[in-house]
Amino acid sequence: MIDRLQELGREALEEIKQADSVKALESVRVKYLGKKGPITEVLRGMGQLSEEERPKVGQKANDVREEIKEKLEEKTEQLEKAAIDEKLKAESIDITLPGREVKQGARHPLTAVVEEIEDIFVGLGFQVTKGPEVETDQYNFEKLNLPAEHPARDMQDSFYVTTDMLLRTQTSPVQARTMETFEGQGPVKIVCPGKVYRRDDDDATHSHQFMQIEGLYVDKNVQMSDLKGVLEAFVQKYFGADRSIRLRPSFFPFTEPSVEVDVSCGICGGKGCRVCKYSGWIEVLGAGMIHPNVLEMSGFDPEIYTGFAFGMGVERFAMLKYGIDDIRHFYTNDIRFLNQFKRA
Ligand code: 2NL
Repeated sequence: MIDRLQELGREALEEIKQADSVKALESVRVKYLGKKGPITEVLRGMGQLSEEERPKVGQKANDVREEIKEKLEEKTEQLEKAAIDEKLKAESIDITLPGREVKQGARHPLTAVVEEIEDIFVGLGFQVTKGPEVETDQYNFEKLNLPAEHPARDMQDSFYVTTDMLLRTQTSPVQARTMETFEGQGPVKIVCPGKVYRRDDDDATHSHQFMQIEGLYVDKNVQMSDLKGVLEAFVQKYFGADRSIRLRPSFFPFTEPSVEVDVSCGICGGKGCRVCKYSGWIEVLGAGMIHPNVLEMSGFDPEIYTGFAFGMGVERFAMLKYGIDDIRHFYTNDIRFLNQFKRA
């Protein structure tokens, strides 16, 4: 029996050597190690052996089986590796083929300008905050010192969702909401960019939807001179260090006193030209000292705190910097227009 097992082992190893595929190896495995295989058969006949022979034959059968298994595994691995090598050789890639062109888009010019302006104010110590575009009458008007029936509401008619919900006409409600979260403790130093909506007839300089950036600084001892310093630094960073600003008295319900901010004309250097309508100045911002009513409604004691606020239209800033003559270009998605801002 020992000899028979020895013989079977030799035969199996020879067949493994000859096998040239994983499939062929599998049939060798079934043939020798399967339930109906010759080794199983030998083991079945062990009952007739003597006590002395039985362990020896058992041991031999196990050894032969183990050896066959080991060789099968070895050969399988070998064949699989060879198959992969073969495949890799066959699938070589032609790296000289031209690649597919990657069409890269670009930020929309308004996004680029918003981000540039945000960066400038962040550099001046401001934080950027955002809020909802659908607002309540309360936050859009009341908290900004614009009670119902106030004549200044006429200039900010909007799109109403219900009688007391509307598309915001300014980003000021975001500032009112943010101020409230400070619970009367300054400083608050924020800029709020975002879309705003007004009832308007669209033309080259008007759009019923536009981008605004407003900002404010509330603290003890904030003065008009702080407002002028911050806006001058901002304008010079955005338009160039050779520009200057001037303030003219104006009116907003949420600031007192209020000012219009002009920047010196970059085309004629202040001498007067068509761009500045021969005045040497271009109006770019509205601003002022925050009205005590507004501070109070947002939780700040106007006897302790003061603040300045300002607002600007982003389209106007983009149009002046890039020489764009019609606000509607920003919203009509003409690819010839947009492609010009790939590096902006
Ligand atoms: C403009 C003028 C302005 C403000 C916006 C403001 C906000 C709060 C309190 C006080 Cl919470 N003021 N914002 C102040 C002055 C002018 O915008 O021409 N915008 C396009």
